[in-house]
Amino acid sequence: MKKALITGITGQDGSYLAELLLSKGYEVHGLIRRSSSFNTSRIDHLYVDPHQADARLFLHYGDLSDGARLVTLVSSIEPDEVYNLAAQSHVRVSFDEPEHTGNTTGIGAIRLLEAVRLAGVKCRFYQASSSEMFGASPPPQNEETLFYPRSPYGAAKVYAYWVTRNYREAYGMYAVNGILFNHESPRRGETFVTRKITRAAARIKAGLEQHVYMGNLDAVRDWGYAPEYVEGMWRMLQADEPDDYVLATGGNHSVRDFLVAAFEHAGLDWEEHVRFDERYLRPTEVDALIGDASKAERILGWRPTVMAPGLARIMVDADIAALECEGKPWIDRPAHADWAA
Ligand code: NDP
Ligand code: GDR
Repeated sequence: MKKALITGITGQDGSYLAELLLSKGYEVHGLIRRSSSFNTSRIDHLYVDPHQADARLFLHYGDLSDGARLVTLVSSIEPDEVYNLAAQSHVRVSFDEPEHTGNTTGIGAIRLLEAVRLAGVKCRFYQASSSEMFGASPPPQNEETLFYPRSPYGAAKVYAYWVTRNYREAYGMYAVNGILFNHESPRRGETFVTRKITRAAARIKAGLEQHVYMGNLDAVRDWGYAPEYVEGMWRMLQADEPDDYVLATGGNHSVRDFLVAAFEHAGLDWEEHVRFDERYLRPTEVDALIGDASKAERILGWRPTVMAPGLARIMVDADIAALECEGKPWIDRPAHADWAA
């Protein structure tokens, strides 16, 4: 049985990746942060009491800022595959917490790479790199595009990208960068723009709120569907040779386009409900990210099927259903209403 270690398992991507790997028969180990309240809601449906013989998901306390802990964990788990998904992942927040973002999102990656090296474990390593590294470089962006980050987050991801390549070249490690464009789902964090929009549409439709406050509606993003992207991560680690790949849909939609699609699907006129608040602007914005994933299609056979308008509908439906089910036990919820959607 293959063993995988996932950092960031409690996040959007970590939860879908854990599902995928469990479905493929892996034993999955996840790094979770100690928190004063439960922070595992995205993976609760996967959890089996570790005392049971069929348990294949194991959670371990740890933090990307704690290198010694990473060494002991990698040594004791001896994973075949390591997926480094943990990060302070919010671009706007990285301007408020630049040092913390650098420490987690950037240096965290080298701590984990170094842990793998020191533990002497022969495993394959995936680094969650980001289209934010391209920043001000004009679209379409692919693996050859110049990095020009526009935030402390983007700069930290560039550092993590290069140390991943460096460990591949210096130590012959099977280490790859997945350069992923925005990908979303009903499990997306509530403060990222797509989920903020679909959640607001559901709440306004239900009469719980009247308005939602937004920042720059002109930014263009290439939004895909997270479950399809974690499949791409896994494929990168199954290739014969380690290499770096862009995953994207090639779609070209503004935040305004996403708003229109989501509110229309909820039967609402967005202009009646959306207000501007400058607090959601960034000191430097990334105007347009549109990815070219032809290398991943050619070499990995990876091809996304869900595009932004369809994604908006999936997310609005899930947020409406989740509101209707609020307070009901997990088991009574329809599949499209909960994290398992
Ligand atoms: P989320 O923000 O949903 O999840 C981030 C995860 O990292 C959470 O599990 C979080 O734990 C964990 N984490 C944060 N800080 C630390 C730390 N110091 N030590 C250990 N764990 C920590 O991100 P996504 O799932 O959306 O993204 C996964 C990765 O992919 C991230 O690295 C992100 O930057 C990158 N990425 C994401 C894209 C996207 O569109 N989603 C696109 C390109 C790259 P907790 O739950 O306790 O907060
Ligand atoms: P992004 O995602 O910065 O692309 O990073 P986000 O959804 O936060 O912003 C996308 C665009 O929407 C604009 N915007 C707003 N954004 C937020 N969050 N809230 C608002 O109210 C709002 N109004 C307008 C933003 O200015 C921006 O242009 C995501 C994260 O998942 C990163 O971790 C990942 O690396 C990149 O995608 C690829």
